Amino acid sequence: MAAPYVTAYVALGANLGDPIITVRAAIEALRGLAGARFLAVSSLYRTAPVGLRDQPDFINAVATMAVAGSADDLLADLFAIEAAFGRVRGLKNAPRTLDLDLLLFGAECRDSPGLTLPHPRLTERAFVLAPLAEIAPTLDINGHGLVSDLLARVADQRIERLP
Ligand code: PH2
Ligand code: MG
Ligand code: MG
Repeated sequence: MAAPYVTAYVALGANLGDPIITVRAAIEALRGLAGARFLAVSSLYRTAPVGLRDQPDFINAVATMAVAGSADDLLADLFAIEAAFGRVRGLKNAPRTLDLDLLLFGAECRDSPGLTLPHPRLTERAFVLAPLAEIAPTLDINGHGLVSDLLARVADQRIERLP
């Protein structure tokens, strides 16, 4: 029997080097992932840094894909792409060449050392909710409500959709 496909959502973020070029290239890397069918990607957004404020603006986007393997398989693929783009893991919330965060993996809920699903800060961040709302406005985040409603609550965060 063929493996069931699960719909996954991945957040992309970058704020070192040329982040627009990096995020576009990372989208192409996601498109090329074996065992996954790329479904859609949002526009790119220029966003104010959340957390550590004294760093360059980020470029953010969200992509969705249908995945045949497990959440851990996909996470390993995301780490490999980050590493290929020269990501060096440093301080939490520090500037980064490329950050790929697994936001949702179907309806899976878990809290393990390397992975929490849904992503624990997803519902507080306009830089994730705005691109997510563009590709999945009626998505219901397990236990939190509709993406479009959550987005309305973070309207104070500076974020600009790029043409
Ligand atoms: N990522 C963070 C911390 N802060 N701020 C913005 N605007 N965009 C990000 O991708 C981001 C952030 C940690 O991963
Ligand atoms: Mg992140
Ligand atoms: Mg990350």
